Amino acid sequence: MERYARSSAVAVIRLRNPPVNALSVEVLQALEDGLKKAEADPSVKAIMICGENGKFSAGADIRGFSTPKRHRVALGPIVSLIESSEKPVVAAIEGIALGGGLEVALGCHYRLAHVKAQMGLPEVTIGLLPGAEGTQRLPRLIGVPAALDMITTGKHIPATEALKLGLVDEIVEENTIEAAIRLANKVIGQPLGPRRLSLKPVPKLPNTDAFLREALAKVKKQARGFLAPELCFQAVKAATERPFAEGVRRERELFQRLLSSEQARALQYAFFAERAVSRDHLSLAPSPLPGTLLSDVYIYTGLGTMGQGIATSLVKAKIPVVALEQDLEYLNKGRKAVMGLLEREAMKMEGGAQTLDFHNPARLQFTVDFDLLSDVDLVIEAVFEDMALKKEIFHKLSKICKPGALLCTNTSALNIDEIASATSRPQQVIGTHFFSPAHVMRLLEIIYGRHTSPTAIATAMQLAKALKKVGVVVGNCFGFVGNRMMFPYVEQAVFLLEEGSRPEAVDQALEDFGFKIGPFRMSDLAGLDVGWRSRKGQGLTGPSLPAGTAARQRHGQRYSPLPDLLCERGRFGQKTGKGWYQYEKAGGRTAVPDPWLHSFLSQYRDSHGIKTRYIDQEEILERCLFSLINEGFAILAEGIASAPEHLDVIYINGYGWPKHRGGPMFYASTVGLPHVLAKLQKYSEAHPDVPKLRPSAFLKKLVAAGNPPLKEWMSYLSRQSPKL
Ligand code: 3H9
Repeated sequence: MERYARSSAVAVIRLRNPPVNALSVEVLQALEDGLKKAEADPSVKAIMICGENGKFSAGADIRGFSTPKRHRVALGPIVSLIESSEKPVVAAIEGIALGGGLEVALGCHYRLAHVKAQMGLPEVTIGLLPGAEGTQRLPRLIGVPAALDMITTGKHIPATEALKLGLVDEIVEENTIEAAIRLANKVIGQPLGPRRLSLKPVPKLPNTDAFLREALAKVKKQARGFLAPELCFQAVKAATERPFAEGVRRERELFQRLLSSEQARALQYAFFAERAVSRDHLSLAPSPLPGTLLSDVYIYTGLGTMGQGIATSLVKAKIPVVALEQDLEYLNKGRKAVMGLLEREAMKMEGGAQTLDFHNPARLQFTVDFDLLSDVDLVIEAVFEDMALKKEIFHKLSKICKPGALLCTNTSALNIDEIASATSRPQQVIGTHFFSPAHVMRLLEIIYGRHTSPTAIATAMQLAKALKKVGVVVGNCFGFVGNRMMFPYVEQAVFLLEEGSRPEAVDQALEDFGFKIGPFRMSDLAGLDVGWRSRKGQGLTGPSLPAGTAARQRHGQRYSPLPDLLCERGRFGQKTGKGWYQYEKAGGRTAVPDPWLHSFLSQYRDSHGIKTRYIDQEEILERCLFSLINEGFAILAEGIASAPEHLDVIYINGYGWPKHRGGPMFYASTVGLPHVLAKLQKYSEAHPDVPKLRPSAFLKKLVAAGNPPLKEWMSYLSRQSPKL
């Protein structure tokens, strides 16, 4: 506790724990001591709580949740202590007030925020609920619908919205601390009863029961097996049914249940993994880079679907863009699409089109003139996946671009070294695998080649940061990390159809597990023709396949021609109105099980002498997930990724893996490596011609070593890539 000024009647309590003033045991202890001291000091007439360095607080210290309970200080009673103070307490909210930080503010009698501050109760995103009486105070302050929305989604809201909701009393544009002191002085002596939220009733709704029923249905639908949103709902519901103290008891019960859950552990693991992975390599960026990154001109080539998203993403990050296409027709089409995307993005932002400034040619220009590349610092090439074309472009880039320019290729599988070989500067060539839609998806896989320099890797990571994406550095191999792990997963899904399952059964099992979308719905969305083209290119199907090749064998391994057969019938998925499912029309989005496909599958099985069998959900999950995880172990052993956390961050951010399961490698650690190994052995024996089911040597080694915890896995490998 300190005094605002020597003679001031306002005591200041400053939360101090850089970088985000998390409420550690020490901070909580100091807060309690400060409150008691201010309360006991007769010369103190009001109290102001603020945070150090322009940030109120990011809430409870997440790392502290893994320490035993006896070493924790309970936040709820401290919030109650604030509220019961006989002297007015004002919260001065700058920067962020999140989770327990906002709960502290809710205990205060007045809340004043800077206009740029953000507030929220994001506990749900780390598998918890606001456990310091926030689920009971917030509905009393802003009403049940708004409180439920904030608590079950965890979204951050800007101060302007907080003011409209009544979450804060005032917002200011100038010095928040001084404004809060003025407010504290003004309210000295005023009655505090009406300002104590625990004493207020929860505002009534015209039909609370119906509202809650609908809200619960919505929460459940979105949660897909994720527990925290439903328990958040239960805690808020308790506020509508019980007196404050009983509601708090219910909140505590539910909080404890979540705190000890595997899901909360998974989400907190994912929280720290993402931050650790995103920090990798950044320190190697040349020091002037962070400053220059946003002011230099970037250019990329190709305005197809990926290019459009990438351009939009760059403009959103306020990076000047020159967009290049091969001819005017494509350029005009691309321009129209990019402008449309930007208009939509601008509508979602405060300040609209002006904020993005994309009509300004200094920020975004379109051209067909390749020579404009001579002066740029970074190129992102985004033409389609054709090695010959990419090499031709990189050869040209190498001649035209200035010596220091970084040359990035957006590819999902192609060999970076081969692309780099077309240039005279392979050290500056790097893969940047964006995910579609590129202006929405957070993942950026960054692939270094044999010659890529550490500076080039660091620069690409810096780019990811500027684009607000999660950059993950990986090595060069077919499909890199994400797609390489996806291949066996999709392969198993198709094999399951051959053996007796249906697309809707496989999708359902994986969606129930928590995936946003199952493999067949995903394939229909992405277009079956994409994989078909790639398989033709690899000689697995199409005219280059040698006559007499067995239908279901390639290079001595099991192969399923099912996706090729669908493509030969023009079933490319949503775009043709038919794929693994049928749709109302070409371009339709509602997948309906297709009787034609079912009878096609029966005929296919008959013609290949396959006996149809019932396949249960367990087998679907195990074969799809464990083959994907098995590939993950192979990737780690080969040094393509530096740690299991990298694989998990890729899967959560790029492949719709349910975050509450912590990523595939974390999931493997929770079900236990011996279990994963035993199942892979079983399926591998049943399908000896499927190499991807054969347990990886690294997995076997870890099991033999006694199933060590995930963070120790890498110590069992002798070799690590020098670049990772
Ligand atoms: C809670 O409050 C429960 C209560 O209801 C009840 C209790 C009984 N704890 O993300 P950044 C670290 S639950 C510990 O890179 P940004 C973070 O790991 C909590 N550490 O920066 C990183 O450290 P490092 C509810 C935390 O500017 C550094 O701070 N609150 C915490 O992009 C910088 O973070 C939340 O869920 C924390 N609470 O974003 C908020 N927060 O570099 C979680 C951050 O060593 N936090 N760190 O890895 C966030 O959403 C973002 O970190 C924030 C800043 C928006 C604050």
